[in-house]
Amino acid sequence: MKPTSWTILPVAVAAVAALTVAIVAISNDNSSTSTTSAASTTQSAPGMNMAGTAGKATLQSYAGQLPANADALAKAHKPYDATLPPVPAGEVVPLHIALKDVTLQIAPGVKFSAWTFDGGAPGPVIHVRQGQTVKVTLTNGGAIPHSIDFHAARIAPDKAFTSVMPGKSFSFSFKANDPGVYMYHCGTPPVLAHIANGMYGAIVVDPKTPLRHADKEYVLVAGEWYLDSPGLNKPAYLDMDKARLMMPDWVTFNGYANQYKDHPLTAKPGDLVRFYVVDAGPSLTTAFHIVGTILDRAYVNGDMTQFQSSVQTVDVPAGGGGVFETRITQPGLYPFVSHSFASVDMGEVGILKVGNVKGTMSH
Ligand SMILES: [Cu+2]
Repeated sequence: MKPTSWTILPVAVAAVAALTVAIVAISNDNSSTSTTSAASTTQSAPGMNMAGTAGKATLQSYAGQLPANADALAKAHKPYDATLPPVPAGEVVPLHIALKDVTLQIAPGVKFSAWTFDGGAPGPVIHVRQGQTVKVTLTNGGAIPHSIDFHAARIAPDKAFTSVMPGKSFSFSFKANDPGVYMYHCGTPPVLAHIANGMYGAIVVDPKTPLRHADKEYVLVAGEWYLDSPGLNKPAYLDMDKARLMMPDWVTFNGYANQYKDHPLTAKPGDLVRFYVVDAGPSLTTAFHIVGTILDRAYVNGDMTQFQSSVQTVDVPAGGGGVFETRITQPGLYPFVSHSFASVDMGEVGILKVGNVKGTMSH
């Protein structure tokens, strides 16, 4: 297969846009029942379409719908910084996280009305060392209650992961005793809606005995987006019916479709490159794979005590994380994907550019 197979995405995207697929909703009774009950508890929540398209015979896909100037917008987009930040000094790491309702771009020209940690989806990458205490302070600047659930914590969730009312703050601490790469997310019901609205991120807990030296360390957080409109003329809101049916319009690494295709991650030939991959879901799996190489080491589900060697594709489940190392000697453009290719088609692909090579794989 030619390496340019992934390059036709923008073209394919335009084709899909023209095609506008309608998919028959596969549930009627169950879906309308749960819609009613969920909607009754969150009816007034801004930023989501709890009713979705319930009552209609079909659900509309907006996959690939982009404005005419999408290429220029993609180039002008400032990508989410995938570089793993350093570990802060000290026994206690204070984290102040503001909960904010913002309009984000999730693909070139595609606007989405999101709920966020600190104004982005994903929220900030948190990096600590095993044994440090994480002191979290949430301040809710949003319109509805939110919370934060750290998969890296062993703590009673009814005490720590409780909802914070708008305008209020709340603090709790946990000791990061278990090394790994973990998801964090809002745990306020319906959790599906809070994650699908953008409330998720990654926390990396280094083992006390560090992993071997890596020349480059990147963090990728996968997530799906379920839209109630194309989001081109006005921001889209979450469509709960599509979220329930796991029918995303866009699937992204670090919150924006294809961003590392236009702005590749980089390495030098021979560098050891380490990826920390979290799948935030809310529901799909990321089948992590790098085209043109083998994963020398795969710390599956963030277990830092052992690794698999020389593997091709590793599942990162929704709510899970994995650490993957590769060393590429031959200069070139190496796409990293979820090898579940529907997700690539909806934006879950980037490029690792090894060496000073020219061109892109985008056309
Ligand atoms: Cu929330």
